Amino acid sequence: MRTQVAIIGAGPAGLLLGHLLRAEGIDCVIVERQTRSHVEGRIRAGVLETVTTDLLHRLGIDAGLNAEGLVEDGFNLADHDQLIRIDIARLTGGHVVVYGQTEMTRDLFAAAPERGLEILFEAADVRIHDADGAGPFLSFTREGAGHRLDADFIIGCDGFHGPSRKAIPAAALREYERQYAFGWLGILADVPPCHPELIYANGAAGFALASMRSTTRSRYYIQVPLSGRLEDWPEARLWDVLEARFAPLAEQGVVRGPALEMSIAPLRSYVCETMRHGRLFLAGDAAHIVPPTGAKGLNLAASDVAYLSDALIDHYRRGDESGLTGYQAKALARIWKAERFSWYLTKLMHRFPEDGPFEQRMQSAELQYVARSEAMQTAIAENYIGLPL
Ligand code: FAS
Ligand code: PHB
Repeated sequence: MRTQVAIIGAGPAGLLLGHLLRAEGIDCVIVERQTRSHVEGRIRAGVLETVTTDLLHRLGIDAGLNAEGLVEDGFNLADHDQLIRIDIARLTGGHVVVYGQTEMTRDLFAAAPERGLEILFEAADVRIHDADGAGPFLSFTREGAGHRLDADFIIGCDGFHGPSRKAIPAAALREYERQYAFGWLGILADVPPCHPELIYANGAAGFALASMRSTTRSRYYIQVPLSGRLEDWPEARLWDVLEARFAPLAEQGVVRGPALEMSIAPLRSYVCETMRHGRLFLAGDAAHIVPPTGAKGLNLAASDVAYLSDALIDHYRRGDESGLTGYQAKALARIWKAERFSWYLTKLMHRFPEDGPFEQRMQSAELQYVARSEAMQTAIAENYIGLPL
């Protein structure tokens, strides 16, 4: 097989990139390890920046977003029992949209056939060959047979644990990482949200987040120790904690219901600055990870592929290599600002095991400053809606 652009991974990065290239008539094939239903079944991001929604509108794959997306003009921080509203619309003129990664992925898959975006599911043992040579190709097994896919370029959209970063020689990798000594225990349930906007709460027991997917489906998280196990958390215990945390803050009470999904995700800040190696490029979680506190993960994947698709289109349309040459520096400029904001909000809103009473007073003092400072609220708001491309 041969294509112009071979993409590894059918997550948000790979799917958005594939559609953006196909919209310009550029041949590409996505090679995905899992089944479509497995990918669609993942419960992940919930908040889309304009950068991401603009791509869906540009592609015309926005019917679900337009029908079900919840436009949010503000969100809330909480210092214990004090709600601090960040009025995004008034401070920035912008907004975010609550629309789940699950739903977005579903929409991108559904649009693939009529747009000639080929996705090879259940591709095992994907390997990258000759990435820094003239003839890069992928090898993989699928339906019991070995396959080779030759391409002009290989794009690693294979997430944090995929093979693309590992195809870059260790000596060429420039990596930065911060791991956190806690994770997020999340629950998804078909119950009405406790508040019309998101609430990020810092309290004596640490962080909690009240989010949603629609007016009838809620998504909650609480901070748990990294040693935390799902079996330590019967649903009733989690609902008790959520009720205690949000009762003083939310407009409505926390409505309980059976979990559609419960999971614990570790938190990490990570950047691989080597986003190009010859004809191999990295995009999305393959190149960077942020703690979900700032709702940046999926949105950074979108900005990476916005830059990369423009660069590939310039290459094929005009023989202009400047976009490809400049991709890494351009993407990193936005990545690092999002990493900073996500780290800042994580530091501000979580209980760190090494922190004592002084550090907790510092968090409260910062939140009280945010509560009274339009300048601080504006800075938080403009980062939350996503910095411009
Ligand atoms: P993804 O990981 O989504 O996709 C990579 C794809 O590559 C997957 O489909 C995978 O199956 C495939 N792949 C991997 N190895 C392969 C191989 N060897 N061969 C072929 N295919 C391979 N972000 C937010 O903004 N808000 C959140 O609330 C949030 N919550 C999260 C919760 C969890 C548990 C996790 C893990 C992440 C969360 N994120 C969140 C971040 C997440 O949404 C990512 O930023 C987003 O999925 C990035 O998209 P991709 O870069 O496409 O990577
Ligand atoms: C979610 O709804 O899953 C969500 C929202 C905002 C975040 C993280 C997760 O910062």
